[in-house]
Amino acid sequence: MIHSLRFLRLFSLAALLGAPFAAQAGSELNLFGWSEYIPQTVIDGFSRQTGIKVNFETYSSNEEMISKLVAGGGRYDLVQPSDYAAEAMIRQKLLQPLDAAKLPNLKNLSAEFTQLPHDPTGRFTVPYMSGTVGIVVNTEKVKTAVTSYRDVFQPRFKDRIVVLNDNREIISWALHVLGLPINTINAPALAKVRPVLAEWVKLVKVFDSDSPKTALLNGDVDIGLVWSGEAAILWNQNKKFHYLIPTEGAHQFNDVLAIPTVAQNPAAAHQFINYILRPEVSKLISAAFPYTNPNAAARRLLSAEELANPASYPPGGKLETFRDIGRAAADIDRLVTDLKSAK
Ligand code: N2P
Repeated sequence: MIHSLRFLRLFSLAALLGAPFAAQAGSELNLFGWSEYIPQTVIDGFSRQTGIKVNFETYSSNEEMISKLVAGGGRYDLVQPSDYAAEAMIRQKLLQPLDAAKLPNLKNLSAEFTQLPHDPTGRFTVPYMSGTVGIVVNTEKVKTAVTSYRDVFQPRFKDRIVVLNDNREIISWALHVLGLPINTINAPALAKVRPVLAEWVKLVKVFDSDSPKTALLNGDVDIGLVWSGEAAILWNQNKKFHYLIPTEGAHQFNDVLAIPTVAQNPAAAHQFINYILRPEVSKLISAAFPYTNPNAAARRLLSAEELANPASYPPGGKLETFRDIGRAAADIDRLVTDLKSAK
């Protein structure tokens, strides 16, 4: 009797502290996420709270994630696709419907990010972070105004340029310059894109989707086209790094969390998603990787300085989003790979 009372007291103390409880011990979560996007401290916090061990693997493009997921047969419990990739995965039945009852913190999200075309009712995906891809300029090195993709890809910047190593992104820049839609990928559009990109690829020094900020920080390059969160980190480090949305146009990416159909531990995956949606956790993610935070409750916790970062929260209206382009994704990959190897 005395024994069980003491146990009860211990249990309630543990619950109070949010300490792990035995029921979850031994449980594991295989998380597959973008590189430079989920802070290790957040993953560790989740493990401390739940007792669930997280095996974390990273990727640097949606296409890499999908091919490893398909090849891995049940290796991943939770993935982090971008909007258009999630849309393709839903179509291919690679994702399972979420159990909203297990995600009470969904209430923290801003409606602006929960009713997007890739998953209009939020049945399969939960917003993680959003952002843009734009121009970063080291204004100590580049003294002329740079406002467009055309301004970036000039022969005078040869070998001074870093760009994302992301074929869908790269193609979209040429489409914007040509005034073509970014979601209509067909043979005539790609035929127009090819000569433009062939010239651009020759000028690029570094292709890097993981940490494009590094080449700019090192001074290896002076200008680039990078994820907005990378640009926001540069701005935080040194105000000489300016970020802007190219005048020809850009898109907003909306990255989400989603549970593969073949996941072995969907219960842990739901717990992780719900943990990420806590305002104080989401705030930590913004501090480490300052993308556009879709969590309204978390945004209220951000500092004025964080909210004023022009890369995290760029001025201007709503941008379009990438959509699932089906089989044309393979044509894009072929074209960009081709041009890079001809470089
Ligand atoms: C983080 C990648 C940003 C997201 N390294 C691309 N959609």
